[in-house]
Amino acid sequence: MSAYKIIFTGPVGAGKTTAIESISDEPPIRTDEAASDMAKNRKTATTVAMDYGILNLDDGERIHLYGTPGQERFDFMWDILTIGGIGLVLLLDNTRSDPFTDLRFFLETFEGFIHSTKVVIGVTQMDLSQTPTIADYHMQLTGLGLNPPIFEVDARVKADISLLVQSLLFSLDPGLKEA
Ligand SMILES: Nc1nc2c(ncn2[C@@H]2O[C@H](COP(=O)(O)OP(=O)(O)OP(=O)(O)O)[C@@H](O)[C@H]2O)c(=O)[nH]1
Ligand SMILES: [Mg+2]
Repeated sequence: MSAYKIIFTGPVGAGKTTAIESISDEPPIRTDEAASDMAKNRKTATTVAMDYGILNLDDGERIHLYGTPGQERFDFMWDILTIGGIGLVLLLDNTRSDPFTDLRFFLETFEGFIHSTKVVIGVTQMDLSQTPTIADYHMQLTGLGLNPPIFEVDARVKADISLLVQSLLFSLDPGLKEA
């Protein structure tokens, strides 16, 4: 593998744009626009096309980081952004009304991509809402016949997002060097 591309997806407000900003080694490109209906997500802007950042690994490899819009009205971007990708980071927001529905929705929507690559899951905003727990998510995933890595993360914390990306790279290729 020489050109890595990974995709961040998940519902509105899960922290995709924030996560790419936290981890990118170069100023990320964002396509956030003001959105009047975003107040419930504690933010005033939403991604309308994509986020883009770059992560440099120790061995000189570069990982291209792409973030999808969360809103379904921009879902035409989802397929476009996964082309050539090697793995998916699914971020979920634990404060949303039904994070398990979000979980199933995104796993189903990206099923084809996940089937040919790998997925890791990060649950954000667990500082604001402690339930469901990571153990609860494990049970849901087991019920779906899946066992991807899943972590509590804060999208604002670089070390948390690094852990997610490392875990994705490791599950793709256990021989990969650390970032
Ligand atoms: N308290 C708390 N806030 C978080 C955490 N993770 C992310 N945030 C905040 O949640 C918001 C996430 O916003 P975005 O990064 O724009 O979310 P997004 O997934 O890109 O959303 P869309 O582009 O609208 O789909 C930001 O205000 C972050 O600072 C967390 O773990 N705890
Ligand atoms: Mg965004």
